[in-house]
Amino acid sequence: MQLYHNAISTCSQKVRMVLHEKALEVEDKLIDLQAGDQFDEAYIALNPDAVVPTLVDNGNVMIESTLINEYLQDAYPEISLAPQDSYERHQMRLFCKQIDDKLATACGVITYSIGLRPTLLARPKADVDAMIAKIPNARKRQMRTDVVELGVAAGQFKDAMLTHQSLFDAAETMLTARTWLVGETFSLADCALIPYVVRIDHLNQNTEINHRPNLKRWYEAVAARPSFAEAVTKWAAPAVIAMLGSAGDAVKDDIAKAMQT
Ligand SMILES: N[C@@H](CCC(=O)N[C@@H](CS)C(=O)NCC(=O)O)C(=O)O
Repeated sequence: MQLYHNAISTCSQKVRMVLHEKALEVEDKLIDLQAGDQFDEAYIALNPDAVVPTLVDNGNVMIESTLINEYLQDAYPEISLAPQDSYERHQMRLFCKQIDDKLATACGVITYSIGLRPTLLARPKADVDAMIAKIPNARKRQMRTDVVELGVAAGQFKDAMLTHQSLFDAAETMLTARTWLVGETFSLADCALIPYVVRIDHLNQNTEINHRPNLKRWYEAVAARPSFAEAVTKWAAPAVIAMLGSAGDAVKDDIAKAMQT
């Protein structure tokens, strides 16, 4: 198997969690999103959306992180990451869908407006504009332009933070009387949410986690799993995490202001 992925991308972390939980080995094909590797012709041929991850297994090319994880569960069921019960499976898939439909885009807004903006502003504007112009989806292109220009003052920022809060609230409720999000065992739902909690942590917005005791306990439990060390920690270069954290600290007052408007 070959995995085209990026060190700190949330969707890549999600698939790496499942691969490591299932003790599956892959050949790493690293895509540097800030250098624009995702727009190379050869990569677009695999993933026309110009995003990571992409999995190739037995010559079959697969995109969309949630569907890749479903494939891994189907193709390699020996270590299962899905509940036995059909209703619980529905709940797991529903939560993964909500993460895809809502949180994934919101996380892009937050990550770029807080964490990656300072680095992008330090680069020649023409280079950054040229890279944004290659994004195939027009709405995403506009969003990227806005958050690079305006940061947390961009119109999309408050909604993106509210989306995180509402999904984190849902998780807090789901974790009321249980260790993992769905059913009795660690599942694809836990693998799907963890990268977004990690991102909020890396951006030093930890109050969003600490205010929710069940989520905090769950985060500590996931972080203690060997798969987390392999799928998340190993790829989180200290310099990059320090950069994200200091960018988060620098805009704390601006974030408070944006949330009050
Ligand atoms: N729905 C896709 C979304 C993938 C996605 O947006 N990936 C981000 C990283 S988490 C990406 O590659 N972004 C490219 C860019 O920012 O230009 C999936 O779940 O695989």
